[in-house]
Amino acid sequence: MAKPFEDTALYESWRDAKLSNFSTRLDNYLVEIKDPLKLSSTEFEKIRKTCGESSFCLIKIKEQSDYASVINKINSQLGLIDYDKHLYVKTNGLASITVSKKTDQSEFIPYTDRELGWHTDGYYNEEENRVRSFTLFCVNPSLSGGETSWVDHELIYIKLYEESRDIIEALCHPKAMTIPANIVNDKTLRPESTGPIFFNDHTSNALYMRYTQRKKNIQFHDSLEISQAVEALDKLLEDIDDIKFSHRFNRNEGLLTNNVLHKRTSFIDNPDQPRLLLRGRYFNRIN
Ligand SMILES: O=C(O)CCC(=O)C(=O)O
Ligand SMILES: [Fe+2]
Repeated sequence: MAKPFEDTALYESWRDAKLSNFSTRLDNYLVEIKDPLKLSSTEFEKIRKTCGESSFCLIKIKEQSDYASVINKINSQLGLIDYDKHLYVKTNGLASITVSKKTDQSEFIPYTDRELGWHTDGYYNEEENRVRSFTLFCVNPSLSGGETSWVDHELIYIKLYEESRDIIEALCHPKAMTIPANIVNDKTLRPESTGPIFFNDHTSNALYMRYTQRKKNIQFHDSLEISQAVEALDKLLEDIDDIKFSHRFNRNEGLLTNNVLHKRTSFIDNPDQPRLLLRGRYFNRIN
């Protein structure tokens, strides 16, 4: 996989544009959608521009009766059609992120009420199934907790690049991070995945990050440079109040992203109306 920005001048102009587009005010990234079944050209352009420049935008819609179908419709208008057919995804491409009582599903943290650390979606996927965007939409919030934080992974790259080129070099190593295969009863549900943490995704010609802060079952390439670089990345992620956003989604709010780095806090459910987010993971970007 190709390294990002072989050309320093190209990197510098990309960096300067990114930094000049950045705003700490979440409102600047918000698009209120009047009719989700037919995005206006202003809404459509603002979503595309904001996601193109900043890797995410926030949406707000009005009360609906069938959320899955409406979200699916918004996403398909943005070209988000080819979705990742992983476990637990339903026919229209959306997964219900809610606490699951099924034992196999509840082994996966998204389907519990537990904290979920920094990650990009599909970090274990093969190239054919690379997740380039994901959408999260809140149908029911939790009673308390369940706050989502996210940060444009491109800004993380910039921070690390400005700190040390050696860190970037190590994180771009072709074998930097391996996720072992998921094998159940001798059946391979997902093959082993080895690759860099940052690379240039040639299909979209955009910087891509595959990462999870969860160290269980993750192997980093056995070199001092890589372990130090991963340490530097984790340390940086503890101290990014200047570039990260945190928000506890209300009903009818959602996030559209070019697979930014994100996490969520643990939560307590209202037993009568458990937290429910609809999540889509797609193979193309929003831009
Ligand atoms: O529950 C959330 O807020 C986020 C879930 C998530 O990141 C995931 O399922 O990949
Ligand atoms: Fe996620």
